[in-house]
Amino acid sequence: MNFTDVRYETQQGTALTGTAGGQPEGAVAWITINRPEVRNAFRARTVDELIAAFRAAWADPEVGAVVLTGAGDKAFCSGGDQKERGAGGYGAGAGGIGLDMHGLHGVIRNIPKPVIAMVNGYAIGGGHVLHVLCDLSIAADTALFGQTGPRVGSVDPGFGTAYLARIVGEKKAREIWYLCRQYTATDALAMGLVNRVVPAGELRAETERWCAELLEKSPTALRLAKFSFNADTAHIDGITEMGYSALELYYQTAEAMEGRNAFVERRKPAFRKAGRGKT
Ligand code: S0N
Repeated sequence: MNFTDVRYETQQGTALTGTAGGQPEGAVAWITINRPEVRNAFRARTVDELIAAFRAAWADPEVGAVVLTGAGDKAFCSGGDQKERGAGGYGAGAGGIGLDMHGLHGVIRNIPKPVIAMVNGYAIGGGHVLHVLCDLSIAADTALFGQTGPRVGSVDPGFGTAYLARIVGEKKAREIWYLCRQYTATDALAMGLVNRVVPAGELRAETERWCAELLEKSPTALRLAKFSFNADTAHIDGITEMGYSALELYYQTAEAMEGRNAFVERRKPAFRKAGRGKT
């Protein structure tokens, strides 16, 4: 696949920071969402490219760990591209909501290698969900975290809600989704949402050190551990298609479009007024 929205690179283990004491075998795949002009928001093509990049890392026997990050220093990912979103979803005629989110979430969970989210800025909305689904998250001290769905007329009715609750607990997950606040990296560390916070200038080196440690471990043991962790939440997969079918219908409502329009027009949404008598 010809990548335009995503960068895919591999780095040999021996070239990683933190390898002085050992010689990590294999390589790391770096997958970078490359749309900094929209805070690395994803459109249909971005999601398809991300899936292709994860599949390339999956198929490469040299790759022992994968890092997902965003281009620039402002954002990891800000979720679905609101300017591409119309009534019915993100891609006219694409079917479903127009984004293969279920496919992307599935490949992050099912690739038999650890995936690290290197959170270099905003992890917001569907972008926040991506870091939540990665095996590990390492954040810059400048990173900000949060969901925005109920503010922009959207929601992730699959792993984005249910799996978040597994990580931070039901009360905190509901607060994050219902109130749409932003949380600092320090807040995220305190609630177990990330594994480590470092100064922004040290983010890449720290992530490389974690990758070097992973490459020194037994790949099969890591694979079995990952699938064993996944088994406990595999049932969420079953309800996700149902949830996304409901989301497709919701996106067709005036209430949902009001959220999207308010974001693009930089104003507060008036959901009740927009939705009254129209859904
Ligand atoms: C990320 C934020 C907080 C950054 O704020 P900041 O730094 O003040 O920058 P802005 O001036 O706001 O943005 C700079 C330029 O980038 C554009 N832009 C930013 N985010 C998006 C976006 N998501 N889509 C399109 N454009 C975006 C701005 O418009 C601006 O452009 P210019 O300079 O031309 O005006 C802030 O930008 C922000 O809050 N962004 C919106 C985040 C958001 O609401 N994302 C969608 C979230 N959706 C959900 O949560 C739904 C649930 C979900 O996970 C999901 C599930 C299934 C399928 C899709 C989704 C999904 O993500 O929608």
